[in-house]
Amino acid sequence: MLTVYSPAHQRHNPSLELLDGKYVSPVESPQRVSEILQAIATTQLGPTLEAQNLGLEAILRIHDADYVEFLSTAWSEWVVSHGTYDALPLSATTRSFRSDRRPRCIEGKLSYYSFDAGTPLTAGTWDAAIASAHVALTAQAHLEQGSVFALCRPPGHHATQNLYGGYCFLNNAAIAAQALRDRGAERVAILDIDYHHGNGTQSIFYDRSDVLFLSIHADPADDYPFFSGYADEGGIAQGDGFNHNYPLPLGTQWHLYQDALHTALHRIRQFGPDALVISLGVDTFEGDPIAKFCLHTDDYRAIGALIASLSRPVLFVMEGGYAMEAIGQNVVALLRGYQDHA
Ligand code: OKP
Ligand code: ZN
Repeated sequence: MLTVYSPAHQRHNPSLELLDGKYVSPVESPQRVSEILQAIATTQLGPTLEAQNLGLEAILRIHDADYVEFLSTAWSEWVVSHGTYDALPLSATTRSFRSDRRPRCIEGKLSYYSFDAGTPLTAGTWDAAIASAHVALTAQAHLEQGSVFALCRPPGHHATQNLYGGYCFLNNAAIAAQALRDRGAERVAILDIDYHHGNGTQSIFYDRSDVLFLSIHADPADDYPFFSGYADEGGIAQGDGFNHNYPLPLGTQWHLYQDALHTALHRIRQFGPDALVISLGVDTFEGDPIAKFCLHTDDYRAIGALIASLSRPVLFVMEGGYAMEAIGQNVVALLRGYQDHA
């Protein structure tokens, strides 16, 4: 299988990450990509290709222009008043607060355009985020020659049309799905198998029937992103019936996980998409440092094989996965499982 990546991901390299009250060395690190690339090379999964710069047009199909403008200028504004330590928002508009007025100052703008304090913005964040979106778009452009792996970093599935958070800035999977639609696919399904609910992707397509969104993740009552991902979120207006969440309990193992996966795959079959986007997180792994499911490396092989049973072109888009010793083998296991059964 072809892998698309960009070395520009390394430019997003925060010095610290705020994780449950502690300043820790970032969990979402450049090493994630180097581990995966190394596993792809040693297992000879297939060729790798550097992403092309495909411009802003496809990104603006998903994200608001003022949000993109903010992301591309935030660092230079921040540096003026703070210098070169990482930018981190501390407030957010919630409940009775106003969200209709955009603050003038950079501290306020960071808060206005984000939904958590766990996502540092650094000197190279914009370059990395835009390159990550171009990884997804370059991969999309190769989908006619067969299924492709977009090795995106930073990840994207928490980013909404105008909010960053959860390590995500631009929603790579949503951008690629929209590009598929714009290039002639009538129906696209996005299956999100990251441990965390893909709140950004859900919200982007919530009122649409042309892009089916399904997500298997930790129950939001127990884990991040807390305010999205319940089973009763079914879509609105035209999109009613085209959003499916499968929240699972902490400690979920393969036997329970596979039930949800079978149900989701059945839905996708009924929908009959022209192409499938997989938001691929391997933070469902038993050894993941920030997540609480218990999948094993062999289970990823099985997931790949089950996805292959849909017999559709698949664009795999990298999302989370933080167990450095196993991220490479888990991603390759899934992609091999897919390839061996496609
Ligand atoms: C991004 B992706 C741990 C809190 C972690 C942020 C998680 C972002 C995950 N108690 N908060 O979906 O892998
Ligand atoms: Zn995740």
